[in-house]
Amino acid sequence: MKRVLVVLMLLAVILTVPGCFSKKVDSGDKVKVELAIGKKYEVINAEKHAAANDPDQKVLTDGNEGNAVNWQDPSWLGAKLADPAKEVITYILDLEKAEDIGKVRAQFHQTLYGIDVPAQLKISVSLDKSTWSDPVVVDIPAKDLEPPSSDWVSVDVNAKARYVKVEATPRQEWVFCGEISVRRPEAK
Ligand SMILES: [Ca+2]
Repeated sequence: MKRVLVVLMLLAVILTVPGCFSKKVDSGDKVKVELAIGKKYEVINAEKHAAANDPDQKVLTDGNEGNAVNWQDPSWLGAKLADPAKEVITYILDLEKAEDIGKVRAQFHQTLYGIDVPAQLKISVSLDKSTWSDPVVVDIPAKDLEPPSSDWVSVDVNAKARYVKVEATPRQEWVFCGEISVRRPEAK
């Protein structure tokens, strides 16, 4: 009986002393690496595709990839140049406050029929949406046309900013973007 009591007392000590046997539980303070999820954006110089027109203005920052094998899936924001003279479709994301930014990544669709990963991306950032950094320019080699696919284009930015501008030069006509991701510098 005495032994049972001792065991019970020991158990009580183990259960009440925090961290005695178990590792510290992740308290949810894991570094948040994705800065753009759920954030608002605007799309400039874009004539949207009827089948992929992002009616709720959420597609680019909902945290989900576009459907790589279905261009008509509403997970895409499909657009072509509204004014061809301006040469780029522009996406501007608002992170709501100045953040340390590492990489900016964007996912695009590639098909055989006029929807292509852009030929070039230019990324610039701003604290006030008025003065912009010199853009980081990335020329993107042409992709295999088949099968339908998608590609992430990743650009190192490494700056502190509130606004992120992505300018996409269409390769032919349509640019279908599924997500724009903005990551903290410590993200891998
Ligand atoms: Ca998305």
